[in-house]
Amino acid sequence: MYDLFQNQVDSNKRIENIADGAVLLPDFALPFEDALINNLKDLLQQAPLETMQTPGGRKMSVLTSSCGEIGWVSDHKGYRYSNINPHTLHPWPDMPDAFTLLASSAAERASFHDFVPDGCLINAYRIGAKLSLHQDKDERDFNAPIVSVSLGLPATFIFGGHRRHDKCQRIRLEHGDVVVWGGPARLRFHGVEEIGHGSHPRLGTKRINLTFRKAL
Ligand code: MD3
Ligand code: FE
Repeated sequence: MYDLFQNQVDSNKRIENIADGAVLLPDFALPFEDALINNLKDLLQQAPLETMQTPGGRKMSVLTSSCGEIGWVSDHKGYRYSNINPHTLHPWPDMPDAFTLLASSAAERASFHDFVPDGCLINAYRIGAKLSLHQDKDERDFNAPIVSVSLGLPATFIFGGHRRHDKCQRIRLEHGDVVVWGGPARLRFHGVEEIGHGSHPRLGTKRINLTFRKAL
């Protein structure tokens, strides 16, 4: 059969179902672009990006901050969620309305109803930064999805299986793309390859990823 969508499938653009429970919404965040960027500037002044130490004592190449009721933190004691920013000793900044609205409407679009995130982790990647293969299991309720929003430089996202050594799929994520990860995809291993050289017209030489979570 003549496949009208083959090109789009090949380039990984416009695919909606990456896997059971994982839905790619290409460009979904573009209508929120200005609000996201303006809010980010403000948030990062209140809670600057910092490097976290892994429990093993290594420094992550990704810089992080958070907003909302709880933020993700890491130190020699382990990974966890906290309502206090360990760097400022203040609560995290409130989650901007545009963030909450984007996250709930993306979840809804992917058939996860009534998703209300209680925290948003902000990951910033400079060129060469990467995120090693891991599972997200510090949240209490694995029935809630995670909504991720990519901004700035493109990334190659690595999507594995339920076991560390399962075969991985690679997915290009670009500025404005949103992915909703839930159901059977929620505990799959994943990571991000080293960010390649480039410059984004709005965000310059970095990639920002927002992950909206229900952690409590
Ligand atoms: C698949 N962040 O913060 S977002 C993370 O691009 C994280 O910064 C990556 O992995 C980033 O933990 C990837 C996409 C993502 C987030 C959570 C997932 C994919 C996921 C949870 C389960 C399966
Ligand atoms: Fe993750």
